[in-house]
Amino acid sequence: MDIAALRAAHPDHWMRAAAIRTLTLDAVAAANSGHSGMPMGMADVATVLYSRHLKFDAAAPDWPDRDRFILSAGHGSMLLYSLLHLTGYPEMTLDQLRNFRQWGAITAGHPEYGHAPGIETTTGPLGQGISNAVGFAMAEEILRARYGKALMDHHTYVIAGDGCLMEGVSHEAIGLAGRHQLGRLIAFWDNNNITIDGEVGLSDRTDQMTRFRAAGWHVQEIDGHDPDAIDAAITAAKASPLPSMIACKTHIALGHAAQDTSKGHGALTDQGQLQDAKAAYGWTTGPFDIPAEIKSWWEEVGSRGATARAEWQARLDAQSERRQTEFARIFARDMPKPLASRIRALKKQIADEAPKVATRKSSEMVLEVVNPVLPETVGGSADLTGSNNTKTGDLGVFDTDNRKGRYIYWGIREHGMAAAMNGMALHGGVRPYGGTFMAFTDYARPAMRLAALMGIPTVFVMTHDSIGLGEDGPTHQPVEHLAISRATPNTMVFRPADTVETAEAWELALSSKSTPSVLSLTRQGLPTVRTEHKTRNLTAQGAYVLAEATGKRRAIILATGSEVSIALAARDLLQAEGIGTRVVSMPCWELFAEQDEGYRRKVLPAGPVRVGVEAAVRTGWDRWLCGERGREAKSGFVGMEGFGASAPADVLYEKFGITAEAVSDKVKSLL
Ligand SMILES: Cc1ncc(C[n+]2csc(CCOP(=O)(O)OP(=O)(O)O)c2C)c(N)n1
Repeated sequence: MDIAALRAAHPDHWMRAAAIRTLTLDAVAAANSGHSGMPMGMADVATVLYSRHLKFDAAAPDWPDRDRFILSAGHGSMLLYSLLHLTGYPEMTLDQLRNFRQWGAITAGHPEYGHAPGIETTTGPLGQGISNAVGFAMAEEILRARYGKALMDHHTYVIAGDGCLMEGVSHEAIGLAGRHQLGRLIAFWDNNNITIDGEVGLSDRTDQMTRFRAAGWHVQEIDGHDPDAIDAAITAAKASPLPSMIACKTHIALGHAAQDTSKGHGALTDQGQLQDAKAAYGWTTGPFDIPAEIKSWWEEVGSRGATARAEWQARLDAQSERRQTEFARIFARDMPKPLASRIRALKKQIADEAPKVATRKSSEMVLEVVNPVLPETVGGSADLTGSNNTKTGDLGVFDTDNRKGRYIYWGIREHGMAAAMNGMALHGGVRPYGGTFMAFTDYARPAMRLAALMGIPTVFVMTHDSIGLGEDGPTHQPVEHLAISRATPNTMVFRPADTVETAEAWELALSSKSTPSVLSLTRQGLPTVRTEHKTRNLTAQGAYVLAEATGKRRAIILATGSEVSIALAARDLLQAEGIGTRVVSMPCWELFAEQDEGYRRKVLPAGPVRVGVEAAVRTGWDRWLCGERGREAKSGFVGMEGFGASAPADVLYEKFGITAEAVSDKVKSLL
């Protein structure tokens, strides 16, 4: 690559982009780790995007109508950190760049949502960012349809590398964007032909442009170092009604000795080579030293959006009071007042009527009540709408001719759905929930983990939550998925026992601002166990005494979900023999763990035998059985020890020994 020719062709542009390249080299050298090559290769695209197209105001990073920029190739985080510093985001100081990847710095190894304004999502696991971007773009479409262009009228830009496009989830994301003609979504492919192991051809020969075209995208190919070509391509992409992919032919680690090699992907810290690269750029200042005229040009870029933002604010201020309040509320993730009373009314009705229903159906009953008062909910399912019970009457279906639709047919794309839902939640103004089978949390898991890590309240509706689903057999019967979900920090896992607990779980999931929820719901019908109406949300305490022992308390049976009614039946057997037995329902372990010790002791006092019942593996149960004043010798578990089988549900419960008799026998063996 002839660096001198590039410099000569666009001297001003060159030096502005060189600021990104040199900051990257300096920060990676200071940390002695990181990824230099990607930011050096994509600096030209980023410079043109930020300076000529991106609608943003560095002084107001939360402006709801800003364009979103997502660095899907998150290992190239110095690209984003450099841009945020150069354009004048106050938090992104030079010191933060100097402390790249160090303890306490907001410049983590990969962009982390919440560390600094201007980072729209956590990327690093390749493929997530481009899939989040689909959700960002969908949220924008939905909100534009509802509030009009006056309030919502922006683009979502994403930079994806070869790695993002090789990851399977990108296929799901690309398909969704193409199907829904998300014309405001513009993806740049950093087409540098290099990954860690070597050239892309080692492991792939996909024609990416044909692939995107086949999925319904508008596709262009450009020299990713030519600012005019980049500008023209973005302009054309914006004009297209289709999502756009711009294949940017670039050179990884441009201008460095490691250019165009896999060595260029990683940390370029050799001081001699670093100085040679800077000399080739025509960069004469020292480490982290940006010449004043270059910095002020970038700062001007960062403040250019202030006028557009002020105009937007004036348009918002001119809206009706009601609309302004609602707009502010949905972006603040606040719940509207009527939610609590609607939930209470449903709970009362259910306690009176005591229906026998599957909790997936209970969930639908709750959503029928919730969705009309929460215009921000957007539901969906990965091709299991009738099984997940996620669609309610009033939602309408999101489509090219109905952007107001609040239900999304995600297709058989659990991972893409979860990642796009995260994108929606991050965009703001939308509360996404989506369903699949609990066993397929595995397929959605990388995005579920990121929801937890980012602290966003995505709701995962996971039905068919045990062997209780019956004949579909062990492939579909989760046994370890509750434990996996519970092992994930900052995740609320709800396994409600009946419709009342399901309503309470939904209320908590929707009230959360920074914790995702997994709703683990049954296929099979369950009796109502909460027949005495309580206005208070008992699930909020995570676990509570559902049935007290009669006489001296000698045993406590702890159960969740479908096994709570088994626990109650076991209690009947034990009480009939004069063994005082308490039943504790535990719909959300995480919330119970958060209660103070006094409450936990009240629910789980020392002394009585403890038996846990759950149609899943034991992992995690020991805290409640042996810990919390329990004793190993006086505790037992009735559940699954391996995978399930194909048979009717009641046969499976019998054969796997999850019955009232088995629980009662277990208690007696421990007395
Ligand atoms: C899901 C996932 N798998 C593996 C990695 C580790 N990883 C980081 S970058 C990278 C190679 C990516 O290649 P490319 O997208 O072409 O980036 P470039 O070499 O152009 O910087 C890999 C395997 C990751 N970050 N995420």
